[in-house]
Amino acid sequence: MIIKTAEFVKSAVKPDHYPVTGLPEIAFGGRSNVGKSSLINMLLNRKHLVKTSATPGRTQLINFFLINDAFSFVDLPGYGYAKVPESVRKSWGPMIETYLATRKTLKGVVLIMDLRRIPGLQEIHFIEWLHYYNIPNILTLTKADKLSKTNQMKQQLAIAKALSVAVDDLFVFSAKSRQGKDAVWDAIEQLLGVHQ
Ligand SMILES: Nc1nc2c(ncn2[C@@H]2O[C@H](COP(=O)(O)OP(=O)(O)OP(=O)(O)O)[C@@H](O)[C@H]2O)c(=O)[nH]1
Ligand SMILES: [Mg+2]
Repeated sequence: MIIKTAEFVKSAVKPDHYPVTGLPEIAFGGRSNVGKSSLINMLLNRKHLVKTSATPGRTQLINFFLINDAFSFVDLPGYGYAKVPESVRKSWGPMIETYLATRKTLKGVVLIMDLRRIPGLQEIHFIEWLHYYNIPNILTLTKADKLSKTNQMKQQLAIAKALSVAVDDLFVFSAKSRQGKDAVWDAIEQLLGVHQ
């Protein structure tokens, strides 16, 4: 994929505020601080398009980006960070579920997990939501650069087992080493129905 343009469009909380583009869309979700924004920046070859931070839980709105004037990427707020205010934590579920349930142009969700951590109920519930709404998923295990190749494989197997999916359904990725970039792009392009 050649990225000609990538621009921030707007932040939104509810459907009234979502941009009306009609273009196919891919959303990126996962636990707070897992590396969602870094993954998006790396896919787009932009260092700072999406804000990343050492402080977890910073992305609390649904952020829309327009790529090549052809499709959209959406950075979803992360879940599971204890320090965000209770009101924010409570609104997270409905905000994400409303987006998944109503966004007609949504072609798939890249669910990002930490390769070093066995996923828990939050990830399992997220995947169940996606199945319920018939939304294809791309299951990505990031921060691979923090593990040796042998341990990457071990964790990939353990996570596949925990999620009851095939090992080949998991994409091992790193925003730092760029490992897995082409494979994740291929999967995204398939869901978008574009080849550029
Ligand atoms: N080593 C390594 N660090 C990473 C990788 N991806 C992200 N990080 C680091 O992890 C931290 C969080 O990254 P973000 O991309 O901001 O994570 P996020 O999921 O968008 O976080 P929130 O928006 O706060 O929920 C930052 O310090 C990143 O530099 C990776 O592949 N490898
Ligand atoms: Mg973020």
